[in-house]
Amino acid sequence: MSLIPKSHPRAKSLLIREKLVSGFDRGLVAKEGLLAQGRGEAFDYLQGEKTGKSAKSAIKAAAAQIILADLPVISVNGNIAALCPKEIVKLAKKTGSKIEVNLFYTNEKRKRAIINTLKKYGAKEILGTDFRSKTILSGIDSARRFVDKNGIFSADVVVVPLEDGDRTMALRKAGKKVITFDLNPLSRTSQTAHITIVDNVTRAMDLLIENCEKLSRKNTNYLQKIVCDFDNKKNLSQNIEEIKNNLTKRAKNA
Ligand code: PTJ
Repeated sequence: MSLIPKSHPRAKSLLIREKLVSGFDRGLVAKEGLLAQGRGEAFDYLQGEKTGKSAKSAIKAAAAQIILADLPVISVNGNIAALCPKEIVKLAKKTGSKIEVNLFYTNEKRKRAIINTLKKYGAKEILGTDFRSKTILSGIDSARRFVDKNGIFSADVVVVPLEDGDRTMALRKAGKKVITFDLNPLSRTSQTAHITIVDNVTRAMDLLIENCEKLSRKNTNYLQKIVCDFDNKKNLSQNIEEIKNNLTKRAKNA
């Protein structure tokens, strides 16, 4: 049972933290994942703990890009499995995306726990465990280099929430379109991806699903125009302006 009073002014943010800690206790999250959450919280504070205009544009472009894909794959790590397993499974089902577990701090026991959680929410096929289809994505030194031949390795669009910069670069070099969620607009991942959703994954994932549902009724030309018109660098600059405005407002109210 949660100890956070609903009336607490930062209840939403503290509940996200609780979800992650519970994921850690259940063996889904790496110790380092707790630190990643702390970094995320600091940036979320700067974002005003809400989905800004720039994030909404990125979510729309991401939805269009996923619908246009031939083989979209969602990469799942420990933090994502703890924060939004249900939403990942829903997004995969709605868009025909594959799910692949890919860990930075690799650990078979944790992988198993993540897979069981995703299955609990209805995932049928989860890639990333079968050694027969395991291959290497070049340009990465960490365990993230091990990918599934039928998943990330063959994908044309890869969704990589809470990512490290090296893999984003390697995926780009392999010719894939990379979509990420990262609260830090200045991280290497944010700067390298094709589409960066600068928002808390717990808020943005539902919006992405909603956008996919709406846009799935549109034709290819319409979707291509959304993707072509989206400029990630410009959108990240807009996000930094939003941070400045949030901080100015807070300083005025202090
Ligand atoms: O489960 P594993 O072994 O694959 O490890 C996963 C972590 C998250 C530990 C690993 O990918 C990692 O170390 O990530 P980083 O390099 O700490 O990057 C995390 C980025 O995600 C940072 O820029 C954070 O600001 C951002 N972030 C943290 N929480 C959220 C977030 N972005 C969106 N939503 C969040 N809830």
